[in-house]
Amino acid sequence: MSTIHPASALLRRSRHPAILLLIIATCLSTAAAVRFASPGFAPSVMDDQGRLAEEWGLLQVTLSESGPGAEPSVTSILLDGVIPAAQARSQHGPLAMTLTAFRSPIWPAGVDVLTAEIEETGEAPARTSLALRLPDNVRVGARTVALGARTVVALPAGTHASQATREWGWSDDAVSMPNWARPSADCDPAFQNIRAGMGGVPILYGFKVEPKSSLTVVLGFCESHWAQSGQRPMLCRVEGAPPQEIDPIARWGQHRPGALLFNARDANGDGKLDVAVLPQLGAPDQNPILNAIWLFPPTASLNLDQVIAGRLNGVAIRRVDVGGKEDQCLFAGGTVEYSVELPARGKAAFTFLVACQGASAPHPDQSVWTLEKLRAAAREVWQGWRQP
Ligand SMILES: [Ca+2]
Ligand SMILES: [Ca+2]
Repeated sequence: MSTIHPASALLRRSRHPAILLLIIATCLSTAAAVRFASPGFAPSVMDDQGRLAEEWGLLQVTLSESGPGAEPSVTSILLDGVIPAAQARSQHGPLAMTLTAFRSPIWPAGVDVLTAEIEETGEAPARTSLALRLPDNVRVGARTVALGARTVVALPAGTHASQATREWGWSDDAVSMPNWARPSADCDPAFQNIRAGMGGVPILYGFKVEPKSSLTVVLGFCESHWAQSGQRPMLCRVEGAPPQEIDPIARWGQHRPGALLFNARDANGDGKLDVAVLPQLGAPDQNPILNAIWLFPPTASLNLDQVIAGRLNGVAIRRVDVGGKEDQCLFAGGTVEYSVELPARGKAAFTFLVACQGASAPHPDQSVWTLEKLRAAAREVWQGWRQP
């Protein structure tokens, strides 16, 4: 029982007919958008397009054969006669797709369970592709989809998912902080915006390069919080170059823009150059910062004062205003695809566990939940809530 949220027991004791009617009315609304929840928890919404509108973003399931007439019809239903759920039905040629979403009350704040069922209705074998469309800034792993440090979707077991990458971008759990730094010297405006690895997470960037190629990397720093040295010492790792330690206050002083040069190389030959800034072990301030990155053709010498001033931007292969408006995630949007083959009258089903408000999705490797158990937990809570 420890995995069922404690509010359900509380609600059982404080049940009131008016509140019960209100909740049932809310959950069974006949509006185009359908809300669903567990008793006492903030609801999630399936909109009139059949998309889950979570507080972290929109999640949509589509079929590659989506054509005219694929507009879903969205209704509220009761699963097992008691669990409020949202259902979207659509027809894609001979394929019928049914999306069903309900909240399962697992500890601590529940999870939204979205099942996509596809059925062949045309008496002939069919092949299609199921696409899960997510916000652009998500990171798709083998079993999960993450947004920063939060797992927002647990993917179905036994499936293969993939995601494209951009030419360059961050791939970390750090945060962008525009106008954090106040450089006191004439410098490239890229120094004003930073990314910070709150809680000690590393700042990570990747750049597509010719496999095994060499280039010169310059990292720009400007510390505008600390005035004394020793507070935020950091370790910079640029692929193919010796790591460098930096304490920006000790080296340059508060608000003073500074730069480090690295003779970098795609050492592992994977066609990607990795850049990382981490806190030094035992640093009083564990949050690393980074203000700017430049990539130049390989060169023996580079006037760093000129780089800092922005006067060599024209000859740079790339200039990144870290934390600025043009900064971007390395991963290119969140479409995850699954190929589906069905015999005549055959069915296939995919279950996604989706983070609801205030919660993460459980990691598939660290949880014992199955669709049946999640539905049984929801059934138990709603039966207890509705029947004295
Ligand atoms: Ca590499
Ligand atoms: Ca910047």
